[in-house]
Parts: sequence; C-alpha cells; structure tokens
Amino acid sequence: TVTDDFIRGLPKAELHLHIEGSLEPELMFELSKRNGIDIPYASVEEVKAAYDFSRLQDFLDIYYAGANVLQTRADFHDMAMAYFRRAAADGVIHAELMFDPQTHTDRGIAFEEVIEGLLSARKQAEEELGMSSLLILCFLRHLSEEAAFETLKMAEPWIEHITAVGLDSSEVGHPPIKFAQVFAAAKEKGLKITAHAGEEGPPEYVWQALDQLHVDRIDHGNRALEDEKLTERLGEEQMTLTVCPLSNLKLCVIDDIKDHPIDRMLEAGLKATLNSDDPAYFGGYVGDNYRAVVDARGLSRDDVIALARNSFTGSFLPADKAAALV
Ligand code: ES4
Ligand code: ZN
Repeated sequence: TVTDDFIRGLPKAELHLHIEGSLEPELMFELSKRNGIDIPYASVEEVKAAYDFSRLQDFLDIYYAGANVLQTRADFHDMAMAYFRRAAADGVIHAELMFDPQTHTDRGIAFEEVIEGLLSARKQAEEELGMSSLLILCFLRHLSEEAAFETLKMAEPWIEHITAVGLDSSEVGHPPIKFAQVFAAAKEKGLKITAHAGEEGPPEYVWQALDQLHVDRIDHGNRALEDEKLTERLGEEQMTLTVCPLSNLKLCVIDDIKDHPIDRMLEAGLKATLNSDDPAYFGGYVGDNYRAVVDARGLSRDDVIALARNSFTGSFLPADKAAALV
C-alpha cells in the first residue's frame, strides 16, 4: 500500500510547473487589492467556480486574465514563495519553474520585474527551505517566432540565471517547427530545451519536438502513445516525459482519472515523471498528482519510487548533483 506519508516522505523534484499557474485565488485577490487591478470575480468561490474547462484554450483564457494582477517584483516573489512552501510540504526538494515572460511584457511589465522577483524567491527558498530550483523561460507558441526572438534578447542580461527554454500555450495549429530557429539560437547559448508536445496536439508534434527542436525533455507527451514507432523512439532515448495527471483530467485530455496512461507509459519503458502543471487551477500540487494516479491505476511503491527517481535523473541539474539527490 502507498500511504500519503510514503508519498510525502519520498524526496522528489517537480519538473513541469508554470509559476503563473500556482497563483491561488486568495493571493489573486490580495494582489488585485494591493495593485488596484480589478478582477471579474466577487469572491474566491466565484473564481474557483470559473475553473471548469473543456479544453486547453478554456483554461489559457482564464490563466492569462488571472496573471493581470501581477505587477511588481514583489508580486512575482510572493507567488513563487507560496509555491515553494507548498511544494516543500509535499516533499519536493528541487523545482524547475517555467515562466511566461510574454504574458507580462506584452502588458507593459518589465522583464526585469518578473525575473528579479523570481530570483529573490529562489534565493529565499534555498535559504529557508533548503530547496533548490532553476528557471525555464517559455515562449508562447500562439505568438510569432520573431516575438520569441525578442523575448530571448530581453533575457540576455540574466541568461546565466536561466537554465532552459520551453514552449507552451495553445498547441494545436502551432507546431514546434514554427520555432525551430529560436530554439537553435537558444541551444547555441547553452540553454537546455523542452517543449509541450502531444498534450492536445498529434504525435507529429512530438516527432517535431525531437527532430526539429532537439529537445532534452517533452512536456506531457500523452499522445505519443498513439504512435508505436514514436513510443519506441522515446523509450530508446530514455526521453523524460513530464506528465501531469490532474491537468490531463481538468483539460479533458482524459475523460476519467481511471483512464490515465501513466502505468502504460512505465510499462512501455518510458521515462515518465509526475508533476502539477498549474496547481492553483487543476486542483492539486505534486503530492495530489501522485495520490490520484496511485489510487486510479493501482501503482505500487516501486512505481512511485521509479517516478520520483526519474524526476531527479530527468532534471536539468548537472548529472553529479542529480545523482546526489536520487
Ligand atoms: C499550460 Cl497545461 C498547459 N499547456 C500549455 N500551455 C500552458 N501554459 C500553462 N499551462
Ligand atoms: Zn504545462
């Protein structure tokens, strides 16, 4: 049996977490007051009632609107510290945070405010919680590759504090190949590469992430299972998949948590990890995601241990540091 204490007590890394998606309704209200930014909800309950999605785009519309309350570096700091504390309580000892600069710079917030807030929170988390972390700058795929290049340029003064680049937002209609050049430029700078692929998009987008973007990880990857050759390839390469069960449920990637493919991924020899994606919107942090698939799919203790081990070996930490945490 896999108890809550066992899940919590197992040291783990979180590899797929959008920091803007950790903004809880309570903090959203607090920041809305602090900054004098109106939000279209009267209460925390009303916000939570709005979190009822049929697809990725339903969620993204609400997620980008929620991010409007974020104005100053203190706001980004407070949001990230709330995440670090909550994740630490779940036994997360290392976290890789994705952030979406364009969501903020496009509404007039300086890149500096965003990143300095996140960097000060990282430092505080290390000091107070003993938690290590790193940053993944994501490009919004519904915008142009040119806009992604501008974002990469904006990040240049802080490039030593950024470990990787990612690709997120509306997947269908925005294939990885649209961003081949900017990812090549990022790789030139020594950045690691990840991309959301095969969440709503077809297996072809996962092939493109591998062959056109030369990714080090795939975020989600669920639909790769529809393609036998692709599944084989991911297994051979031991490509890390950052899987997010409660996200899959809330965004109707699966109809029922009982249908979640996590155990089929492990059985197929895929290197899967468990993550929370946007915990404030999807009903749980990383521990809740472990709990959900353990219950729904009957995962064993050994499965849970394998998933936690994958979270370290699949991290963007230097191999010696990752090995020390396993
Ligand atoms: C996201 Cl779940 C998901 N998929 C794509 N883009 C995103 N941004 C934040 N969460
Ligand atoms: Zn995601």
